[in-house]
Amino acid sequence: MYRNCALIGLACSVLSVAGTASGAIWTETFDDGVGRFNITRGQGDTLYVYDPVDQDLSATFVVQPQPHGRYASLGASFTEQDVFSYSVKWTPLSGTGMANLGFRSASYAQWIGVNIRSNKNYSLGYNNGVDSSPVLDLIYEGFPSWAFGNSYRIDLTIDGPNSTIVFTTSRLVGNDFILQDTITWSIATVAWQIDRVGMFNHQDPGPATFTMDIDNWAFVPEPASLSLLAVGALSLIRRRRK
Ligand SMILES: [Ca+2]
Repeated sequence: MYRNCALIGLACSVLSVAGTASGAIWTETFDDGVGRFNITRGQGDTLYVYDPVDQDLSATFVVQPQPHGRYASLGASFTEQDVFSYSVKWTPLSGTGMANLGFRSASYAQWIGVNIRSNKNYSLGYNNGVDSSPVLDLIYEGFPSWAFGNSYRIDLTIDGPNSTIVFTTSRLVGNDFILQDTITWSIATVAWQIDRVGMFNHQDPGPATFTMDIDNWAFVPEPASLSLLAVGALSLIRRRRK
């Protein structure tokens, strides 16, 4: 078993996760070079700075001349058949632009993202297709306002089989995150596929910058997704044993 694990790496790491009730495929451990967030889009190489003391990431999102994105591979593809979530702590510091946190496909054609900007609180978008012609695009701008310098936790759960997205925000008060709001969207049953998690600056409302600290970013598949992954991993092991 473990000899095979050495051969197939990721598949066995997924299997070990499947042995727990629910666990993260990965939780960020930012390091020099921004760790797993090493897939860039645009000219973003110098816009993300790791702080070795706080072990978090200072991210300055700049729109011009094109969106700056930093992405991390999930190591597997997830679709409308899966249930998964992420959580992240973020502290907006300055700016007038819009940070976008969310999932992407390798081609960036499909995404599920949370837009965060200083003048319109939060919005959430689900886009199946190119940005200019979304099959479905959900926007919600009624969350409690946030303030620069405060820290928040965002939890986003995508439940494909139930066609829902649950978005929760909490604000750090002392040592505890206090629930601010939660909302559930019903999404249409359409086909989509994502394999990366990322952060970038949305183009709307135009050229602008937005700076924030990012920490404790976790990606967590739920058991249904893990079972599918485990079946695939087991079949891979069996093939290798033949
Ligand atoms: Ca950290």
